[in-house]
Amino acid sequence: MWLLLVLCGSLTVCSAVDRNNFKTCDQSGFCKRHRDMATGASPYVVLLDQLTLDHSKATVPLMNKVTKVQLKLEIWSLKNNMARMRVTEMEPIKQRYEPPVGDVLIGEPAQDSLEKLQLDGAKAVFGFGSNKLRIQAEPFLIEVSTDDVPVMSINHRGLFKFEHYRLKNEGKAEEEAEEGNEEGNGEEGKAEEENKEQPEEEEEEPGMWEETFKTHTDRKPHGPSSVGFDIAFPGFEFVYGIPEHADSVALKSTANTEPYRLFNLDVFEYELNNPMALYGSIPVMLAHNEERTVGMFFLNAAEMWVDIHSNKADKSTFSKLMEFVHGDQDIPQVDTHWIAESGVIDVFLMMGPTAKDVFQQYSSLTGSTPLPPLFSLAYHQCRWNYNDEKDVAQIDENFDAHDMPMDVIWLDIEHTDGKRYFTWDSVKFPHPAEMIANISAKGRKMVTIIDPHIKRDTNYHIHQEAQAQSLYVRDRDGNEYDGWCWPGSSSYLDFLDPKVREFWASKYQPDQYEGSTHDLFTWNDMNEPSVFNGPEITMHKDAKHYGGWEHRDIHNIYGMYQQRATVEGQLRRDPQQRPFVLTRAFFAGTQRYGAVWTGDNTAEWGHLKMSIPMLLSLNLVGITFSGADVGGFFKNPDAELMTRWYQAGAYQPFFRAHAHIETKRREPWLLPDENRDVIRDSLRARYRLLPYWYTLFHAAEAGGSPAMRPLWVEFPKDKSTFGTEDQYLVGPGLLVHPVTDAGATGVSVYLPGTDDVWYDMDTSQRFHGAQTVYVAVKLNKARSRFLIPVFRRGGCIIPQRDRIRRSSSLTYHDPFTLVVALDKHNSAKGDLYSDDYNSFKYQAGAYIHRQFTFEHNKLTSKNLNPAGSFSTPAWIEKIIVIGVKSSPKAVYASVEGTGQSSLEFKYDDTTQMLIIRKPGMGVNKDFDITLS
Ligand code: NBV
Repeated sequence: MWLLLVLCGSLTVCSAVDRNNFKTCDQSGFCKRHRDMATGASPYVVLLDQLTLDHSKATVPLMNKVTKVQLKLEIWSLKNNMARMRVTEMEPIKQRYEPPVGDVLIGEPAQDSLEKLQLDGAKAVFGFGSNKLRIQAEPFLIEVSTDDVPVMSINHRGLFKFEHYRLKNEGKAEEEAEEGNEEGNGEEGKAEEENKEQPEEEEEEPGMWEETFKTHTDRKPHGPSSVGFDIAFPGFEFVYGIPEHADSVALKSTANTEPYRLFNLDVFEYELNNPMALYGSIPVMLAHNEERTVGMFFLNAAEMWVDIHSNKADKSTFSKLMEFVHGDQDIPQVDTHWIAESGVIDVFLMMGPTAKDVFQQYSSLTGSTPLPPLFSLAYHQCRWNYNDEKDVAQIDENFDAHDMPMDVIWLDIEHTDGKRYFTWDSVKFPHPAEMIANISAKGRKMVTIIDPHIKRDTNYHIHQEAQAQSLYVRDRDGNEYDGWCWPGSSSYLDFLDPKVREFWASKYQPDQYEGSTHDLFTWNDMNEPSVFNGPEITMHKDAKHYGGWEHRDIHNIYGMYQQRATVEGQLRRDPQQRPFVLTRAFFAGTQRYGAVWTGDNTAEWGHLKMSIPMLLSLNLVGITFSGADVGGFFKNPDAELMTRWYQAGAYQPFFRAHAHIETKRREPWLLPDENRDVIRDSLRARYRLLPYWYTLFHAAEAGGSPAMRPLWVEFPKDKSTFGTEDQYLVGPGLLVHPVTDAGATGVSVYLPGTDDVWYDMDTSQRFHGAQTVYVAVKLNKARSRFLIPVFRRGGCIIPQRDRIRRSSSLTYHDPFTLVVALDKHNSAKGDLYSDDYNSFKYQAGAYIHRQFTFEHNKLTSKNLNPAGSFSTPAWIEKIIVIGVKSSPKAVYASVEGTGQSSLEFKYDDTTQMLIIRKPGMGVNKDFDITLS
C-alpha cells in the first residue's frame, strides 16, 4: 500500500483520494458506538445533593445509572465572559490524557465568580456575567442562556457517553465476585442484595479491546476510553469552524453523510466538499445569528468526529426529536455531537456576544498569532524542488529581471543529502551559506524543509544521537517506532518530550546545522505524522510517547509540538529575531508558532474556489496566518488559472506559490506576457498593502481578530452573508471577490451594509451597500488588464507603500500613503502599526501606532503609543481622500512641532478623489490636515 502511495507521490497519473485508506465512522469502533446511540439514551444523573461550590467553581458527581460509575462534573465561570465544563472519571484506574497547561492553554484560565441562584435536588442555577447556567439532574442537561435567551444546551439530545477505563473482562470478574459473596451470605444478606440495584456492565462490543483496519491491528491494551456529548445551539442556523476540511465555511448537516472528522492525516489528492479529515484539527466551533456569536472549544487531542444536525436542513430528522425541543418549531437550532477516542470532556463555552469577542475569548485561552517578521507576509516562491544553487540564483535574478517583488525562496526535500534533514546534497548545494548570503544581499530570505521522520541510517548524526539519547516514539512493544517515509525506514522524534524538543531546538544552531545562516527559516511538513505504511498513512495508535501516553491520546497535537520545537530552535539561534516556521499539521494553539498552509491541493478551479472557505474556517478559529499553494500543488494549471490564483493569493494572509516535483515549471515569467503582467500587478498589490497587512497582524496579536474575515464578522446582522464564501474581507476595510471560474468575464459582488458605501479599488467608483453589483473581470480595454474585484469600505483609512522594491526589507524606511475612503457621513478611521519589522523590541514599546480619524473635513493623526521608543525616517508622501463631493479651496496641515502650512492638492471631479501630494510629515508626528 505504501508503495502505491510513494508511486502516487511521484507520478501525476494517480488521481483522487483513495478512500479505502481512510476509516469511515462505521469502521471506527468508538465513533460507531456513539453515533449509534438512540436519542435520549444517555443514562446519566447529576447527584446535585453532593454539589460543592466555591467562588468560581461547582463540582458535582455525575453518575451512570446503569453501571453506577461516577464521573466528576466541574463547572467554572471564567473571566472574559466564558464558562468551562470538565468531566472526567471520579476514580479512574488509569489517568486520562489532558494536554499540559501551557501547551494548548497558555495558562490556567482566569476564573470569575459563579453565583448560586438556585439549588435543589432537581436543578441548580448559576449566574456568571449576564449569563445563566442551569443544571438539570435527571435527565442530565445543562442549559446556558444570555440575558435569559438560551444559547447552548448540553446533552440536549441525550447523547452524553463516557467510556470509563476498565479492566478487560471487568464485568465478568465482578459477576463472579458477586456470586462468591452471595455463597457466604446468610438469607438476610441475600434479601438485601436483591433489593439493591445491581450495577450492570456496559455491553462489550466488537472493537472495544482490539480493532483491525486493513492490515493493521490496534491492540487497544486499555480498552474503550471514548467520550462524547451533544451540544445544541438554540436560535442558530449557522455554525462554523472545526477545520481542517475541504468544505464550505458554513458547516453542513451530516445527517446523510459521514460526520466531520478531526484527525491529522496526510490525504493524497484530497477531495472537495467532503467532511474527511485533513492535515490539522481545531476543535473549535462558532455559532452565529443576527443577535450574537458564541463559540465552544473542546480541548481534546484525540481523534474526533463531529455530527451536525440543523432543524432547518434536517426537518424530518428533527421532527422525530421534537420531544427534546423546547419551544417553537420555527426557532432554528443546530445540534452538534462530539465524539473523541480518549481524553476527557473539557469544553470552554465562549459567550461572545460578538464574533470579535469570541476571537478575543479564544485567544485568551490558547494565545494569538505573534506579529510575524514582515518578510513572511510578503510573497514566497516555492517549488518541489529548486534543483541546485544555480537554479536558486536564476529564480532570484528572474524576479528582478521581471520587476517582480519577492521575499523568500524555498527548498523542498530534494535539497538534502538523501532526505536527511539538516543536511545538504553536496553536489547540488555545495555552498549553501554562500547561496543564502547571495539571496539575502537583496533583502531576501530562504526556507528549507525539515520533516519529523528521521532516516534510520547509523551514519546519520541525528539518528545516532536520537538513538543514543532514546528520543524516538516507541512502538507498542517498546521498540523504536519504525515507519516508512521519504527517506525509507524512519523513526519519529517524540516531540511531546521536552528533552526531545530541546534536542531539536539545538539543531538549528549554525554550528549544528551546517550551511545555515540567520536568514534561513523552516518548513515542517509531514508532521501529522505521515507514515506511508501506517494505518491511514499515519502512526499506530498504540505507539507510545513520553509520559506513557498512547499515540491515540495525543495524535492531533503531535505536529504542533514539532513546530514549537522548531520555533524554539530559531529563537535560540537568534534570540533577537522573530522566527518563521510553516507547518502542515496543526492543533488549537498552533497560531502561536507560525503559519499553516492547506497542503496538497490541485491545480483545478474547484481548489482555487475552495481555498476561500478553507482559509476562512482557519481564520475563524485562531489560525489567521494561513494560505493555500498558489497555482495548485498537483497538476499543471493553465495560464488563466495560474493568474487568477495569484490574484486571490495576493489577498490571503500567507502568500506562497508551490508546485509538485512532476509539474511543469511555472514561474510567472514563463507565462504569456499578458498573464505575467497581471501576476506582476498582483505581487505589487500585495507589496503596496504590506503596511495594512502588518497592521492587521498587529491587531491579530493584540486581540485575536483574524486578518481574513467572513463578511458576517463585520456585518453580523446581514443574514444573506452568513453562508458567503466566494468573497471575504481583509481586515475591516477591503472586500475581495476572487475570480474562481474559468473564462469568467464578470462576477456578481455583494456589497453589504445598508449604511455603507464602497469604492472600487481600481476606479474609485462609489457604490451603496446592500446591493449586488456586476463587475467585469476580463481583459478590459479601458483598464487594459485582468481584474479581480476589490472594494474599499467607506469609513476606512488604509495605509500603504507605493514604492515597490525587490523585497519588503528594502522598504523599511520608505514613505507611506494614506487612503481615506469616506463613508456616508464623510468620515473615516483607521490605523497604522509599524516597527523594525523583525525584532522583539516592539514588545518593549519600540513601535509606532497611529490612529487616523477623518471627521468634519479634518484628518487627524493621533499617537496610540505615546511612550513609544521607535523612531523612523519614514514620512507621509501622499494622502488620497476618496468620496470628496467637491474640491476644497485650500488644504492646510498643522504638524506637531511646526506651524501651519498650506498643502498642494489635486481634485478630480469625476472620481471625486482628492490627492494631497507630499504632505511630508514624519509618520510618527501628530498632525491634522484640514480641507477648507
Ligand atoms: O516535500 C514534498 C511535498 C511538499 O512539496 C508538499 O508541499 C507537502 O505537502 N510533501 C508534501 C511530500 C509529499 C507530496 C506528495
